[in-house]
Amino acid sequence: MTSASGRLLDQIRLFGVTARGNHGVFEFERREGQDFTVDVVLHTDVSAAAATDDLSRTADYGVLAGTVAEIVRGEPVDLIETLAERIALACLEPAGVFAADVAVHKPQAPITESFADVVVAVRRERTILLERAPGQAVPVVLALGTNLGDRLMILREAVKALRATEGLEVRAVSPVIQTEPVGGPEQPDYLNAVVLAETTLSAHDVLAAANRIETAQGRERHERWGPRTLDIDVISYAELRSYDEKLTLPHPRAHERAFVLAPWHAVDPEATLLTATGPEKVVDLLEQAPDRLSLRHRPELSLEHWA
Ligand code: PH2
Ligand code: MG
Ligand code: MG
Repeated sequence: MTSASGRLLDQIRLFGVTARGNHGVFEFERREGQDFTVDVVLHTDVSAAAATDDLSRTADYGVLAGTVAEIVRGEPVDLIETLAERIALACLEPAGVFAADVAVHKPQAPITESFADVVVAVRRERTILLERAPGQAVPVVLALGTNLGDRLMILREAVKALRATEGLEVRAVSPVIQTEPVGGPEQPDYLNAVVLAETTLSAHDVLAAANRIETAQGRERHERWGPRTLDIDVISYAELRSYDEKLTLPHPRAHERAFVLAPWHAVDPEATLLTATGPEKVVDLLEQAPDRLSLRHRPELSLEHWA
C-alpha cells in the first residue's frame, strides 16, 4: 500500500496490549471475563514527524495503547471479530493513518481441545470511514455555488432538494453572497451559500445526494473550475479527515476561500474548520482569505423564506 505521494508506507507497531474483557458467546465468559491481547499495526507516513521531531505529527503509541485497552475493557460483544473491527476503526481516527491491522488474541477461549492461541486479524482502510453510516446524526457542512442560469432559483431548488433528502436534516441556511469567480476561465459572478445539516448518511452517500441534486439542476462537467449551474461541495463531515480520491475531507481548499467561509460565518459565527494544523475559527480564516474583498452581500436574495 502506498500513500498519496506514492511513497511506501511506514508502520507503527504495538504488540501485546493485554486487558481483561467480558466478550464471548457464553454466559460464564460474560460473567467472569478473561484476558485479551491485541496487536496493532498502523500504516502511516512518519516522515513529517521524523523531520520535525514533533509528536503532534504522528499517532501517539501511548494514546493508542490506552484506546485499545479501553475498548477491550468496554462494552462486551459476542465475537472477537466485532472487537477487532471496533479497535481497527478507532485506530483509523488519527488523521495520518491510512490503514490499521488489528489482531485480537483470546488464549483462554473456551475450546475443549488443547490449543496455543486463537486470533482474529483484520485490516481496515481509511475509506471504510467514508462508507459507514454513523451510529447517530453527525454535522455536515455543504457549500453551494452557481454562476449560470437563474442562479437564485437554482439555489432555492437545491435547498429544497436537500431538505427532501432522506437521512439529511437541514438545520440552517446562510444568506446568499455574490462572489467573483476564483480560478478557472473568465466567467460570470457566482452566488454562494452554505447549508448546515445533520445526517445519518455516510459521507459517500451525502456526496452522492449532492451530485444527484447538481445533475438535476443541469450540471455538466467540462473544465475544472469552469462555470456551472450548481456545485454542492461537502466541506466537512463530523470530525472526519479523509484523503480519498472521490472525497477529501475537510474540503482541501475551503480554508482559503471567502466564498465558502463568508456565508458559513454568517450562518454560524462560532464555526470552526479542521485544517492541516488543527481546528481554526472560520472567522479567523476569513480574515486571511485572498478573495475576501470581492464579496457582495445580497440580503434581498433569501433562501430561507420564499413561496
Ligand atoms: N467554485 C469553484 C471555483 N471558483 N469562485 C467563486 N466565487 N464561487 C465558487 O463557488 C467557485 C469559484 C469551484 O467549485
Ligand atoms: Mg466547488
Ligand atoms: Mg464540486
